[in-house]
Amino acid sequence: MENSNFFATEKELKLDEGYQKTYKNVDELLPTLPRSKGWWLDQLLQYQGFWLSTYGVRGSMLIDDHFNPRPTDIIVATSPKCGTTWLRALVFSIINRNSFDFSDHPLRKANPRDLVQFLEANIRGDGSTASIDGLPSPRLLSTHLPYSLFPECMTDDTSACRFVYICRDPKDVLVSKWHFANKLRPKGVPPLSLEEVFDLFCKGVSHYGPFWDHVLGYWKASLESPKKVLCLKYEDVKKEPLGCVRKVANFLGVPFTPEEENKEIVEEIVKLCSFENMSNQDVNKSDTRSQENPISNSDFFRKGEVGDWVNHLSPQMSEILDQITEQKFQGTGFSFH
Ligand code: PAP
Repeated sequence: MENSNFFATEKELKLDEGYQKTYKNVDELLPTLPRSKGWWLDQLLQYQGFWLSTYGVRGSMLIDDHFNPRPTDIIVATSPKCGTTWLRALVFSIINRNSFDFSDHPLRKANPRDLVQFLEANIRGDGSTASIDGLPSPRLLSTHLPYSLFPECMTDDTSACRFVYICRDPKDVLVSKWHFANKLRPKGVPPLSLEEVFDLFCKGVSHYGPFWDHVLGYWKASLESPKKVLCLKYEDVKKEPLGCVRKVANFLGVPFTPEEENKEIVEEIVKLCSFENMSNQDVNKSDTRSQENPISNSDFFRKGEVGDWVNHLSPQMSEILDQITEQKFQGTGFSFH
């Protein structure tokens, strides 16, 4: 997740008429949206069925009005805390596997957030989509936005841009998100209790939530357009990383050749992107948090395990969450088991 403090306000921006119109629409819309207490100091706004921060709404509207998708675009999509960092690293190393030596790979020197731009945060800098427009093809971009918020020119079956999505058992998502939210709270502000965030999460009030609707949007799209949307589960990638990496490469139209298989390139990618390896890179170890930048790379590496929820949630909490999950996914063909 990103923080809205990073982005320039409209007042600081010098934008053309088209952008000014979008920003005016954003300004008019924001006060009319239902609000809820957020997970840290922000409030969440309900926009088209999902709970977003102000900049999430703004980002979505900017994409609608100004983003020019290309047929070669690859979008790494996630609900927060489902494995964004991992998936960014995996897809980056799959599509760039011929460009870098694994011993001197960019992922050894940079966090995946610095290698894969966050789409709805493209208002960074001059407030336009210019930084993304300037990227060479194929562009690899990342998003937390729900599938239904993308314009038709991106989700339409005839447009060729592709989405790789990863989701995760909501019990682990909740625990991961709770830890992350507490890390971001300024000194002196009391930590969020697990009970408090459990309540919000169950009501669907979490960044880009309801969590279940986010998953279902991408899941249904993957059934309707399997060439456009690939859905992965964190648990499956943990269990079968090699198979999942091959699946992603096939989906993206860059399958591993027999020669690459012989050279064990798939194994190299899995090793490079493993939690153990990534969390031990110097760039991901240091705590660089400051007032201007409250998130540091190390915040994205906690345990990286399946089932850590058991150490935090009460049996009653886990039962309630499982019930909600079962109800929400009933009849959809999707499950986390
Ligand atoms: P984001 O949505 O805010 O960008 P995201 O990267 O999706 O965060 O989630 C962080 C989670 O992924 C953490 O899970 P945990 O709290 O349960 O430990 C983090 O540890 C985990 N993670 C980060 N990198 C990897 C990796 N390479 N392999 C497996 N899990 C990872």
